[in-house]
Amino acid sequence: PVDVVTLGESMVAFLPSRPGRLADAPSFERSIGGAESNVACTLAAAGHTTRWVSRVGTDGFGDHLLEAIGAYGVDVTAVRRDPDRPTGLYFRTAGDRATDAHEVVYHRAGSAASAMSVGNVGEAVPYSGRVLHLTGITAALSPACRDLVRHLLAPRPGRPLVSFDVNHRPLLWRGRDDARMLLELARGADIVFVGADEARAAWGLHDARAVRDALPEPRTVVVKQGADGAIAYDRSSGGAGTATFVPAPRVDVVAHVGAGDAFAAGFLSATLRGLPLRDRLRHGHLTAAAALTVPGDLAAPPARDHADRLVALDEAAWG
Ligand code: KDG
Repeated sequence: PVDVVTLGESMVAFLPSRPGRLADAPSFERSIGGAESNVACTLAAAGHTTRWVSRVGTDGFGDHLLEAIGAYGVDVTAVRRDPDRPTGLYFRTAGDRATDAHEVVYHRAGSAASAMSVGNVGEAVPYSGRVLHLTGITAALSPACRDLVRHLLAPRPGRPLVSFDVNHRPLLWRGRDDARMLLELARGADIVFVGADEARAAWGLHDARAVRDALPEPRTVVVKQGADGAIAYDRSSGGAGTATFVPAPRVDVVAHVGAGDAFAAGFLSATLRGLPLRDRLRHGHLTAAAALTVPGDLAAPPARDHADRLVALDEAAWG
């Protein structure tokens, strides 16, 4: 099997060529976005075998996504083309460096990926890796996508380790019961990533222990606390879970976009290598730091031996 399979919608992304409001942008630079393919690309750049499962249109934007994601070394042969539906697009501003306030406009309603379903995706390909990585974004795309994510999270023989990033996107849920659905899905995963801000906004949970208690089933629950760090609860030896907190290194933020995906990629890479929880969190932080210091979604992760040396520094260096 490949190391990690991810499933989700990717979009061609357009960022204003100069800072400012979308309303004032005279031109845009094209790049690619999509939380799940970001994780696959970062893991591939870190030396893992990865496969991305999705649907795109037969338009040139679909060609571009397949070429760009494939160029990272991600296996895209399981991506299907839909002649009747377009590839998703989105426009976003880089956002404020301190607060991450930014504008997003999606053109993805009725996209090829939103037509993913249990019938046209099934479970054989999603289950073809050691880890399957899913996010709450996919569940927000359509009822068929939501049912697919639910189906893949249900316990059944052959299910690999499933990782789930809550990735709360209120713009996509628009009045539907995001809180209940995201909680149900997260409870079905083995590893859950959630931002403390998302847990507050979606679930009204104000501290990491409350998140841990609301997700009693997953073996590992990671609560990301922004620039402060991240806390992980591990239940491999039973009980409520042992807590491990690792502070985040201080970096000069260029853009927040993609940092959560990079964190998941670093954490999963270290998980596949069997590293202890503290080092899995440190690898998550280092990979996120690389993404935080570039304008787009994707940054080259630190080389493995370099990251291993940074992870091995003592507590004093890690704050
Ligand atoms: O995590 C980054 C993603 O938010 C971005 O690439 C776009 O997938 C995306 C989404 O749905 O917001």
